[in-house]
Amino acid sequence: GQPNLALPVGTTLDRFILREQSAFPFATGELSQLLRDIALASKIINLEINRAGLIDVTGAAGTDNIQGESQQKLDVIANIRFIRALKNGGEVCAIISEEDDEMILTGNPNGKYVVAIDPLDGSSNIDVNVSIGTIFSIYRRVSPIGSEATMADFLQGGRKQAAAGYVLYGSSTILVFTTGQGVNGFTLDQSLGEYILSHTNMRQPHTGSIFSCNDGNVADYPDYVQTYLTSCRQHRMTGRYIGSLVADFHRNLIKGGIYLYPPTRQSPGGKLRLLYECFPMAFIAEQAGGRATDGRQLTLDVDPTELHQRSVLFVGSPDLIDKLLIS
Ligand code: AHM
Ligand code: MG
Repeated sequence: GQPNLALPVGTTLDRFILREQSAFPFATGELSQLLRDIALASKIINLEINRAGLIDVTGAAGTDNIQGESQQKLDVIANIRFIRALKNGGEVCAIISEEDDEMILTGNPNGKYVVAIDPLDGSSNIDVNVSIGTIFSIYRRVSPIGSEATMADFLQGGRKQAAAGYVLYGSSTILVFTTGQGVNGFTLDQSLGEYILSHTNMRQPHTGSIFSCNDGNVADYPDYVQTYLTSCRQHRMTGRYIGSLVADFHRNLIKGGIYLYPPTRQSPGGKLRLLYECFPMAFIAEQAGGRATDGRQLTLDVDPTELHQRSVLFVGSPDLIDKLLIS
């Protein structure tokens, strides 16, 4: 839906969140506080990222995450920062993170929310000064308040997300999120340390000329994806692939385009994680008038069964997704 309260560019994130909350007279303000906690953690991570080259915190930390990929130190730092902010905030009873095998209980059994997070996505870009991002997804818990959170709290399905968003640490830092009332973007004013509304009611262009995928894997892609990519080239579309989902998604959201992570030989079920990569991006895409699918069904309709489940993802301009699906 359209946001019912148009606030002007230049509004601070705090003011925006307050206004959005006032549209729900029975809201307790906990979701608002949770969004502020995430914004604060992202500012701290933004600082760490900007300092990374100087204080030698980049590079492999020597530990592997659950998927067996080598973690970069900044991933670990970002993970710690986010978990700390969410624990201190008190609204969240449990967290799942790309960097942790098990569900993390925050010690706040009275928290009404759970959060699924990829604290620093696009880790292969850290060492080379290329854009990276944070992705988050928020649910209202289904387990009783006061008890221990359960897996069921995280496995409700993408349509049950209360909010979702990402932070792109790019040439500027931007927080983009939705609570189901449209999508808005807030650029970090580094001198004030404030997120400022810069992109109001973001709309995914219906079509576009950019396609984004890892071209090195094309031989592994299913026939219909290969056929589609051939037609993209025949139509002289533009190939752009950063290798950071957040950055590729954000560009395509603004300019119009399609992002593809098809099944490959190495990752037959897709590489990206359903709960903290695909679901939040799909929620934002749909809220902006875009589309997300795994090739069989809309991503938000995929039934989650595991915390670290992977999924194929095609997301972006609806016209381009439709063309892919009829290829
Ligand atoms: P990560 O969570 O380990 O960083 O992996 C996710 C990233 C996405 O940001 C990006 O779109 C994709 O992996 C790139 O994968 P590849 O290098 O296989 O093209
Ligand atoms: Mg990731």
